Amino acid sequence: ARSKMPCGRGALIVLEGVDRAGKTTQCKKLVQALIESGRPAEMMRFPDRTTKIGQLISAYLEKKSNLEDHTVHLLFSANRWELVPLMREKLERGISLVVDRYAFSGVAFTSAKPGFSLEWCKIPDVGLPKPDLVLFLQLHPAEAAQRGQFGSERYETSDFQKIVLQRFEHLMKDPSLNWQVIDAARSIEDLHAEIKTHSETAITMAKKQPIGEL
Ligand code: DGP
Ligand code: NA
Ligand code: NA
Repeated sequence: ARSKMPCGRGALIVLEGVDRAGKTTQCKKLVQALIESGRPAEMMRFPDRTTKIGQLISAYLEKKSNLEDHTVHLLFSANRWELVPLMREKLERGISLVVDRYAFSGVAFTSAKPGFSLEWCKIPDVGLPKPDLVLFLQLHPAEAAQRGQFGSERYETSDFQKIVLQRFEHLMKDPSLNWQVIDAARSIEDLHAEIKTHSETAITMAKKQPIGEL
């Protein structure tokens, strides 16, 4: 058998934020920097559009199909659950995971729709691996608008994104999670430096603790 965790488990690091805050760019830069400093790391993203469930989600986001709102919520959650065995395996092998969106996007986006409570939205994700660090890339809606036109996917309107931001702000109050709010209006390099510092701390701390559960 492969020798298990010679240097402790990897950390689960999640980047969240409204659309166009720069999450994907920062995830890639962080993984590269961690690897260069000798810390094994890999990127993941949710939704993972490559699986069968992910393809259903992708068609929905591209407005090629319509799905009932509760159903979509459960599909997004199922898409996270189907990757859990792989996530645990990597974390236990000492690889830190840098994840572009997670359960918090799930709750923020669905609860921004009329008739959905935060409480109901959280239930399907209960038990998922708990992030050691949640970096929230904070960007004012006006600032996001200056970064160019929204795309044509579902949810990509400034009115909807404003509600999503409010939902995220509520979720950030949860003291059982390590939320760090990052001002995303600054340069790519400034953001990266701050994100890297928080991540290195989280990686050091995670080595001494078991993987938690949401
Ligand atoms: P991205 O591939 O990062 O652009 O994300 C796809 C879109 O799906 C984006 O608008 C955010 C939204 N989204 C991400 N996760 C969830 C989720 O779990 N539930 C819902 N309803 N929307 C989500
Ligand atoms: Na998007
Ligand atoms: Na992105």
